[in-house]
Amino acid sequence: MRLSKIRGATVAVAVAVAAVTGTAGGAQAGGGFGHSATGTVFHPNPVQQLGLQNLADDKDADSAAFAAAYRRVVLTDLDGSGTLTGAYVAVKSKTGQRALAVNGAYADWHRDKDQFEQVMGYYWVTTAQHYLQHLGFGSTLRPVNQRQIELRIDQYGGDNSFFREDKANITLGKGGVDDAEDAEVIIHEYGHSVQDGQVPGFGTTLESGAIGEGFGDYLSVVVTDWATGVPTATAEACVADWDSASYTAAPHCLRRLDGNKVYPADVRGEVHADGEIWSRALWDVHNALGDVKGSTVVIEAQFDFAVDTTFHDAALKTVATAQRLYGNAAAAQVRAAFTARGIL
Ligand SMILES: [Ca+2]
Ligand SMILES: [Ca+2]
Ligand SMILES: [Ca+2]
Ligand SMILES: [Zn+2]
Repeated sequence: MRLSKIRGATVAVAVAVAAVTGTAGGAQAGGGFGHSATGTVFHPNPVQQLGLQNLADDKDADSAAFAAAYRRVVLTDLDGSGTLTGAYVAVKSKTGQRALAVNGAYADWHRDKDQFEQVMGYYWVTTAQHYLQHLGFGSTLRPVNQRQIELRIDQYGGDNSFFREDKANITLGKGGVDDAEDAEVIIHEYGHSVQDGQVPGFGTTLESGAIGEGFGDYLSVVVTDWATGVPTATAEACVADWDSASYTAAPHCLRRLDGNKVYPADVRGEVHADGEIWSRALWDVHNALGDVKGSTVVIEAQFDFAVDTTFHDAALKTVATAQRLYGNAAAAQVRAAFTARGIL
């Protein structure tokens, strides 16, 4: 079972692809990433879509129980090669066959096919980047992580996924429920990429690492809410409803955004557990300011974080960002969210 997601290279994973250079920001203006193709995904995961807590992995079998969760979508920003290579992500599978589009369509692969996870990875990373852009990052605000990251679907034995901050690289494992069958796991990992894109090497200490985990959880929920709509059929604050079905009791949540942990009493010295202190504060900011302003403050503030920031300093930067963007009332609401957690 998974207790947590790890970060960094503690396992041997082949990294043979050359480093991605430059940013993909200008790609759509003639760099060749203007192609689209249809594909089949979960939107964002079958437990959340169907409100069913009794779905089981059943060794990756497809069944009628999942039928209503498959969604045909348009994958954008592709390079037109037919592979899942685009402006913001290039998918590399270490298992099974590589997904290839034919006449602008990826086949209607379901969860028992390796290509399904590849399409999921492409679609949800690209959707997360679109969420950032819809907030204004890359237009009215600085670009955030507008680079092509590499996403690997790996036969990694443990139930784990991780972000390699040195390689703009995400690996999604296949333990229990395949990690890439849950958009919230994909986007959590992309959250680490986002922070690394904003502050290279971010997260060198316990508290900065916990901020990374809490932000990844936050991003996974706000992006999937934006893409799929609310209300959700399971608790909105629940992260990774489907991936966690193989290692938690119902209702299945890897972690939640709406817990009551406070600083410092609930610090456990483990980044994922302590990240729930941070993510609750972000969730309160989001609910006080609304999705667009809340996420804009949360993400814009991160440009000012030190790689080894403390909760306290990062909270002050976030309050200052709210002040700068939206004025006194917004700043007071953000301060209240961190005060409620004992951080300020
Ligand atoms: Ca699968
Ligand atoms: Ca898993
Ligand atoms: Ca969820
Ligand atoms: Zn993480």
